[in-house]
Amino acid sequence: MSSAVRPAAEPGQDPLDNPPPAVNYRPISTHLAIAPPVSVVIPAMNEAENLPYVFKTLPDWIHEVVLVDGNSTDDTVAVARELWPDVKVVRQLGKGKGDALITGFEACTGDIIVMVDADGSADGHEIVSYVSALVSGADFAKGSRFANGGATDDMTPIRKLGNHVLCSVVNAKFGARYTDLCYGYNAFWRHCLDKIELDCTGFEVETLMNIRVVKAGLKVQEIPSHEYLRIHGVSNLSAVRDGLRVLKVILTERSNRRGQPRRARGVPFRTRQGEAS
Ligand SMILES: Nc1nc2c(ncn2[C@@H]2O[C@H](COP(=O)(O)OP(=O)(O)OP(=O)(O)O)[C@@H](O)[C@H]2O)c(=O)[nH]1
Ligand SMILES: [Mg+2]
Repeated sequence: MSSAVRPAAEPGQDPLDNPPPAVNYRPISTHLAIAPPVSVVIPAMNEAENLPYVFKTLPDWIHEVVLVDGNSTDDTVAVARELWPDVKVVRQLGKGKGDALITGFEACTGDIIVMVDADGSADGHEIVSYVSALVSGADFAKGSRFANGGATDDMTPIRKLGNHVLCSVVNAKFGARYTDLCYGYNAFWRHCLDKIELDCTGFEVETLMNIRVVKAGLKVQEIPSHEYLRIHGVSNLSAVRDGLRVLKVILTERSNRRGQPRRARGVPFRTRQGEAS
């Protein structure tokens, strides 16, 4: 039997001489503490009445809130500052939800970015599920109202049908296994932005992200999410106009060969339940 004697550490090489820097873990649930800072981006256009409901559900452990104001004519900015004194307010220069999100992402300093709508339809208590998936290995945590445990109170039958058809087209064309396509509640590691290079302005932004993460070979995990009714005001989305914009994105991305479809590369897609295809 041979035995190896571990050589004595040279001065300066002993780990006890140079301990790694202390990492600041914050508890985010009874079972999990995390180190990466989490930024929440909220696109908001005339949502002053809804913001109290949104901010009320945001966990206190998040690193920063970035509110992207779409030139609101109500008190959106003042209300946000009152509710969350450290809020970072960014005014978008262009128009549309996509433009707002891209502007917001650039302003974030966290390692993890969460997108949350300002209409009261998203429950901030769910952020912990998204962040848990990311720290457990996912690159992109994609909210789904149609995964087991998800729900929507806010979609009209025509929007449900359109979303289902468009989602099926994306699955067929890009080898994804999505249960939802046009949903604004998602979270991801900041590094994803370098791989998906967003370039759109409107409500098609979520579809573009969902397609490009698959094309980039990123690890996507669906998170069941409950979409509640918008509390005040009306949606800015038009089912036909924005549905056509989404379709255009799907067709353009299909002919754009910058990335290969996921199935062609044999990369599994995982759902929250861990199912792989
Ligand atoms: N800054 C900014 N925010 C916007 C713009 N358009 C929509 N939003 C915000 O984006 C969020 C979603 O918009 P909604 O009008 O509720 O549309 P929706 O029917 O929920 O559509 P989805 O985003 O697909 O869920 C809300 O917080 C809006 O205030 C815009 O042009 N600029
Ligand atoms: Mg909404």
